[in-house]
Amino acid sequence: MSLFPCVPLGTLHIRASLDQSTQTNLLNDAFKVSEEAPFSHARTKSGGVYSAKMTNCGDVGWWSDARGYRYTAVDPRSGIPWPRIPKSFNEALKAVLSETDEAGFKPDACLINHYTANAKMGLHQDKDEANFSQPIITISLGAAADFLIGGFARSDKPIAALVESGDVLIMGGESRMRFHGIRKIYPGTSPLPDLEGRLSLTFRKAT
Ligand SMILES: O=C(O)CCC(=O)C(=O)O
Repeated sequence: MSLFPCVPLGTLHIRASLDQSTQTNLLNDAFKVSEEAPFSHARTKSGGVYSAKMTNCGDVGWWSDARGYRYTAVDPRSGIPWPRIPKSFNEALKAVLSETDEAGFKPDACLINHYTANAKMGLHQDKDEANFSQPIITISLGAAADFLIGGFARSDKPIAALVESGDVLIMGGESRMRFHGIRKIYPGTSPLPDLEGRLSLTFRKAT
């Protein structure tokens, strides 16, 4: 018997949601996105560096640099519009969401994070979006990771949900504004031969 921590109300953790061939297609399309908009370490306004590398696709993308964090229609590093969200991303999302309360969700932004061995993401709230009634949906690919789900204050103790390749995590409704982050990844656990670490595809409706 496997025991998993209960995720809070409004959070849905769908395990093994995407089969291996879908995961491979998503990975290949994420790599195609990164040919147009390469992965790099975003910086905070105060000069800190995110340990995960990031890129985006969609009408807008989330970026952070000396000007602070924000959604932009163009990649601030190149001035070129972010690549479109690949068809495979939208199709996988549609299939997963069809049996959930979020079936009508249409993202306009997808942040792609690449975590290598020691990368993590501190607890944070997603609050740069225009409408908090829209969920945040994350597809995990590659190495397993501890996805932290906290409360509505940074100091609230989070629980850790182990997310694995092909899992989907939805933070909507009452969970939309929860603090969340990635405590660690588990190197060497990726079932995808072309991916050593972890990629997350985080879909949002930003505008
Ligand atoms: O990588 C993940 O699964 C979480 C990503 C995240 O929290 C974010 O990009 O805001």
